[in-house]
Amino acid sequence: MTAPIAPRIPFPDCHLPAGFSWGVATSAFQIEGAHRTDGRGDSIWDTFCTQPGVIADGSDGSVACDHYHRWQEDLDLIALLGVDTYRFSIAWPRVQPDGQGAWNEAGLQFYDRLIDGLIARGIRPFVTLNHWDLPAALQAQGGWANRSTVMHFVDYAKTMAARFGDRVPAIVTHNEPWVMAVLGHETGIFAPGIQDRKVACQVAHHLLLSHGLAVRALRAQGCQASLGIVLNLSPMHPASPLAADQARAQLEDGRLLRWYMDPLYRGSYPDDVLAVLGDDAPAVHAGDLEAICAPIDFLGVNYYTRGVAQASGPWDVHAGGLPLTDMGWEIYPQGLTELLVRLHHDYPVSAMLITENGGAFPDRITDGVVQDLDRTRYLADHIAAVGAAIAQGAPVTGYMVWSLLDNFEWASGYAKRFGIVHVDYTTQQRTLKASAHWYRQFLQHLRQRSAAADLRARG
Ligand code: GCO
Repeated sequence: MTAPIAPRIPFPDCHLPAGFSWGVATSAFQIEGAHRTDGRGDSIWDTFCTQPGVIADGSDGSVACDHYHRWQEDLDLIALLGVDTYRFSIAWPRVQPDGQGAWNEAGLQFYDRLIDGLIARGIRPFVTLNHWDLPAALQAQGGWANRSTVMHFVDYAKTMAARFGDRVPAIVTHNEPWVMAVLGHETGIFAPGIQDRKVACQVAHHLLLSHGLAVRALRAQGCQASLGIVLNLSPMHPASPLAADQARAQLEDGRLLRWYMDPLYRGSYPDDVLAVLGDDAPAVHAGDLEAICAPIDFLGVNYYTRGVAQASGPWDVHAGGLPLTDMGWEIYPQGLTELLVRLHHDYPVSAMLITENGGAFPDRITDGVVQDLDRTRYLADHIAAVGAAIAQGAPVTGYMVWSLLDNFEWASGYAKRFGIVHVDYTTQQRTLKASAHWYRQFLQHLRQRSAAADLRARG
């Protein structure tokens, strides 16, 4: 660990509900590496990375942060930060190499060690079952476009809950179904690299269906963990007041937010989106929508930026003037307040957590120090935006930074760094960035503030 760096970014002054949880997040494929170790099967991301040109720096996840071997050091880092929650994902092909049939005991034992190691350090494990790494063997049978994958996922979820459910307080079924459906099957820039809108719509439906059926099955087997799903959401603004831009913003809001929130919380797909999809709309069997809206305990919200839509073309145009992250995404913290307040007003969401928020910036490590003030400011402003949403009544119960470590940023490879901990990919050395020191000191400050308030209350 390097010498602490004085926090030059002021701590946000927000009033948070009792029990508000603070965390950091990662996902299996982005950090674990060890892709052929101890019986792990290939995932669709292993296969995708072998295609020329699809990953910006030609890299893959075979080593990543080597977390599979360095998990103890990484858990010590998490403990050092003083967070209470760690969100990670289970790699389905590590625990069930073919996505059906035999279980891989060595893979299961890795997650036993991880979960027990977190509990021993006083950190709550927050588990995602599907963070995009579908077993490649299931893709060979059509993947998420094939309805039989739904039942394979439900079996996987049941087995994970039976094995780990006594030790994990929260389980997420899927991370960002929009990304898997649209980026994986419509634009094809993510695994499995398919470009077909009709397939993408069917995939989205199967992801939602498998979520609902898994929730139902886990409750039926007495799982005590709280259950939820994680969506990537953004407010969608028109690029101009022109009617055509407004119409596009409305449609993209439908495809990004209402396509998921409406079935999850109202049991129906939005009519305006169905009308636009026409023949590309998914096949929905009787009972599917009832299953999808199975009651959940929390909604996970991943927020990075807003969307800006114009009549045609992409909806990530820049309206001008706002600073951008290294991903080229606008820094727009007030969008998080807008989004959380809107979700609270439009849907009966009992609890929301920010399951990911953070930024990629072009970090430089100099003499063992990364002065990432841009990232620190990003985090401070977004935490303040969460506080503002809570002040307007939004039931937000936690916040997690994306990400603990620099890691494999999907199609961007290792070129984009989101970590509050720097990773040297040659030596695998971890170095806390200024943002990590800031986060740690902010959490200490909150603890001191609440201890002082407790003392005062006791007179
Ligand atoms: C996400 C992803 C992360 C990304 C992050 C930055 O859920 O979108 O969970 O895996 O790395 O969003 O793009």
